[in-house]
Amino acid sequence: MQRAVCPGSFDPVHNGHIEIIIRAASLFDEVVVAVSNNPAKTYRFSLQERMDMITETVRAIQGVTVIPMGSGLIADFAREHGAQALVKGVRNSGDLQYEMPMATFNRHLSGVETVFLPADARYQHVSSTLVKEIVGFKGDISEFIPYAVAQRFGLK
Ligand code: COD
Repeated sequence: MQRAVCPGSFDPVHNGHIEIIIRAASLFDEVVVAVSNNPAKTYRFSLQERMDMITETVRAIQGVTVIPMGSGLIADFAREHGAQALVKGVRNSGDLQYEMPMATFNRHLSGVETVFLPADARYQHVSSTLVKEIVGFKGDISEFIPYAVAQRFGLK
């Protein structure tokens, strides 16, 4: 049984994240989506809302569960959940530069490898920050967010 963890803030989840979760589910028997909640960070959506939006969106994907990660190390979470790998989406060289040291530390801390999946071309420019900004200025973001997220923004 090969299990992977897809960690993130998902504030909110968008179609770039979902596409990575779908591809992870095609590579691993089980995928745990780990939703972080760092007390030092300010989120637009509560932990419960962020989890609900992902759960509603991935419900039909076999082998995917959504679990709060809390505020601890992702390396500890991955080990406690018996994962062989962390799966991260990479949009550009900036993402890779940011992720590389974390991947090395996470392998050092827990022995868990990080698998990088290149972002799909449709979503390379998408981030939760830009989604929130565009919604704030009433721009059309419908192509890039799941239905459950559009609902929470009051767009559906
Ligand atoms: N297409 C594909 N992938 C994407 C896209 C997109 N358009 N947008 C984002 N992603 C990827 C990101 O690269 C990331 O891998 C993942 O999706 C989640 O993204 P976010 O923005 O929701 O999440 P982050 O970057 O805020 O989450 C960071 C973590 C919570 C994963 C990280 O901070 C962490 O591991 N924290 C735990 C504390 C810890 O262990 N720290 C020490 C690390 S060595």
